[in-house]
Amino acid sequence: MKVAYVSGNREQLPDPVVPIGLLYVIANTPDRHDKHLIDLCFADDPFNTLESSLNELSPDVVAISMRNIQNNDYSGLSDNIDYYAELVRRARDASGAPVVIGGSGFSVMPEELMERIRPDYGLSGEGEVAFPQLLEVLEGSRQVDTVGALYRFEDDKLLAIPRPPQFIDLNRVIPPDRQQANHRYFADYGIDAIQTKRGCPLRCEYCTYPIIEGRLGRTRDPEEVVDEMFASLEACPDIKHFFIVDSVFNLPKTHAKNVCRELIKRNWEVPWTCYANPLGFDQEFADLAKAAGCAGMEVGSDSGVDSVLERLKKGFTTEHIRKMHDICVTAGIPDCHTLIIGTEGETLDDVQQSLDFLADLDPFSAIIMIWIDDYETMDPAYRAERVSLRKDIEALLRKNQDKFPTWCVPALQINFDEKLFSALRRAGFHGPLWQHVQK
Ligand code: B12
Ligand code: SF4
Repeated sequence: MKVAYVSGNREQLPDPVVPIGLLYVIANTPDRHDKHLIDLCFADDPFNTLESSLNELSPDVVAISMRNIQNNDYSGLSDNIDYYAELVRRARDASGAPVVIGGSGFSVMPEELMERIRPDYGLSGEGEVAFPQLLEVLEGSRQVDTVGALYRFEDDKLLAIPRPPQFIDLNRVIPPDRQQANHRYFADYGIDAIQTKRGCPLRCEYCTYPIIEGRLGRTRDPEEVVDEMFASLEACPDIKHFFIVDSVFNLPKTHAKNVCRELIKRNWEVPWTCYANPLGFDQEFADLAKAAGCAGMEVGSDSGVDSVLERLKKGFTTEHIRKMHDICVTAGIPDCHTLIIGTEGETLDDVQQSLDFLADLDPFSAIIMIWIDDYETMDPAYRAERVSLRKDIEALLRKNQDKFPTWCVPALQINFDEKLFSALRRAGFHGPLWQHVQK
């Protein structure tokens, strides 16, 4: 079949990100299919680009990747749902082909998004096995009810295959081919994404990651991870930084240490950043990471109030956060703590305590996100209630602003806006920009 794979993501903050998920799906679709990528990230008019590319291609299937539902914090809540609904409508009109949607954004709330976006099929979770199976269904060689986590309409009624997504063995997956990606991701922004494992065993109250990639940590062979990094660098010498996209890199710790050891053994020199968690974070890991080129750790600390951490089921306390910070300082690794303030049940007093905690911790950097629930995109009354709380939080942040001149507060555009970011990029800074704001 001729398949048009469409990366719909156009978010430019904090940087455009290479569509590694869709590249995985493409690499793992058997080569007997005729595969074409249409990336709308840098298109002046995404709808025109989509229509003209589909007119030229005449595909049998259009597969759209939806990465983000909303941008969490940047300037309030702007969601992408109408944009994706329009992409689906135009793709169907231009090609006459069935339209499939998948991706992390879609997986977070597939039923609601099926109703709003109206593709022919939706696939929640990993696409490497399920998408080729759906192609077999469309070819007539497989029964539709054998594909896990598939959503579709029959007589306008939404049908969902109840089986959970099949989480796959990562060592049997073909790595993504970056050569197919728009070279601007590397030439203009210099960042590549690498995945060393999927799944997070922790149970933070609000977290959607396990829906996308499961709870069971599935690790890749460290040697293959590092092979992929070298291959990517060889194919795209403009890459200046890698972001390890694992939800939490340092868990399980043995795996993370082994990836670092492999990088050290092979004299890896390009800096990288990862997400890390205070649980299980030890000096040995930090020292290995530093020796392997780690340029920074992003820590989902979330709150500086123990009762809030407990309610969020983070599994760690402010003491763990302090210990992790000390370890990073000893290892010489810049740490950036993200606070997610304004979660359900949190008071303005809690928010103030969190800011005071962070000021006292004095990490290398911090990002303050005000909590936005994905379901606000579905329920205007809920959204209105939350918007009002966010306004109070913003006022409190403004009042405290002098205490944190180098922290990033996206909602208030503090150290987080396109102009600052493009100035830093022009000056030759690569990697997550919190690492450079002080400069
Ligand atoms: C790493 C990461 C980042 C890094 C990215 C670094 C980089 N250079 O790539 C940074 C910090 C920059 C970042 C930023 C943002 N992120 Co982010 N990020 C992630 C994270 C942890 C992993 C993403 C990833 O690369 N996964 C690895 C790939 C292989 O998996 P995948 O993309 O999901 O693809 C698989 C499936 O989804 C599916 N699939 C994908 N496409 C398709 C298409 C079809 C047709 C099919 C069938 C299947 C399919 O198959 C793929 C292979 O299995 C996810 C959470 C998570 N655990 O998924 C959040 C996540 C994707 N981010 C999210 C968001 C919102 C953002 C931001 C908008 C805001 C923010 N503050 O986080 C920005 C936007 C950036 C941008 N330009 O788009 C949300 C998106 C959903 C939502 N709620 O809107 C997620 C899910 C986290 C969450 N909050 O729930 N992010
Ligand atoms: S540690 Fe991160 S990925 Fe794991 S459950 Fe908590 S928020 Fe989600």
